[in-house]
Amino acid sequence: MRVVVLTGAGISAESGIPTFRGPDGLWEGHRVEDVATPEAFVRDPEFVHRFYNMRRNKLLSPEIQPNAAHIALANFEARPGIEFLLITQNIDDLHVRAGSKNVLPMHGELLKARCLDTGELFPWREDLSMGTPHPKHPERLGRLRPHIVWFGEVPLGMDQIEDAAHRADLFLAIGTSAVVYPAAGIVQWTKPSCRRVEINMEATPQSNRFHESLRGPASQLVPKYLDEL
Ligand code: BJW
Repeated sequence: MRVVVLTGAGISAESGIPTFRGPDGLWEGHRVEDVATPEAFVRDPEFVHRFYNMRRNKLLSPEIQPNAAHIALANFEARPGIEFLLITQNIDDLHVRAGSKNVLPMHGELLKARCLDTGELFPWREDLSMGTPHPKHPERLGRLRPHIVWFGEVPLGMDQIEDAAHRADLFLAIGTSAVVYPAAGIVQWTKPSCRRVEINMEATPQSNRFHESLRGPASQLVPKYLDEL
């Protein structure tokens, strides 16, 4: 069986990471759409660095851990006879920490920095600023940005995502509001015989494309659904 899973911020909410469009979704009064853009970074790079520094520090604090939904997906992937791809919109590393292997972080990774000049990636756990020296060329300052896909930039791995979606027998969307494209449209690339299941707290603009919509917290519904499969 070929299984493709798409996760969003809702799966990490119960691990203590706020969603984007929920009540805690604003950062210093700004919507993510105003901070997570290349234009915002050009206009005020220190402001954008502060946003990601705050989130990186939180992600690395001991209280942030994978929850039962992350763990259930990792255990499911290890079952025999399953071809599995976990596409995540999340920039946290909770799926990997839970033990998932075939993870595609389509909106980037908070624990990596990218060179603005060459695109080279570096594992990154510290704060970034316009004074941060380049790891290989310490005389160059402020040439690193967070390895994040901002609005207007093309998400990572789109060819692999499209191919996997076309071939999937089961497509599961978990904890995403389905308003950000192209992620929200992946369900439309699945074949007619593919079983499509949405697990979310609330209905989304894509809910009518799924055979089943299960409403409730991911930490309860994901283990239950996968156990019964
Ligand atoms: C729970 C739960 C629990 C809570 N259990 N559930 C007009 C129309 C259509 C498209 C566009 C348009 N204008 C511009 C666009 C394109 C744009 C876009 O889609 N904009 C829309 C906002 C309108 N997209 C882009 O720009 C993308 N690039 C692009 O399109 O390039 C062109 C191209 C593509 C492909 C091929 C060729 C060309 C890039 C998008 C980048 C998104 N980046 C962000 C921020 C960066 C990462 C970061 O800083 O963290 O990624 S935006 C933000 O939203 C983040 C998320 O990954 C993304 C999705 O959010 P998500 O995960 O769905 O979270 P929420 O908060 O929205 O929802 C959580 C859900 O969970 C809720 O429903 C809750 O109910 C639920 N929930 N607790 C279960 N316990």
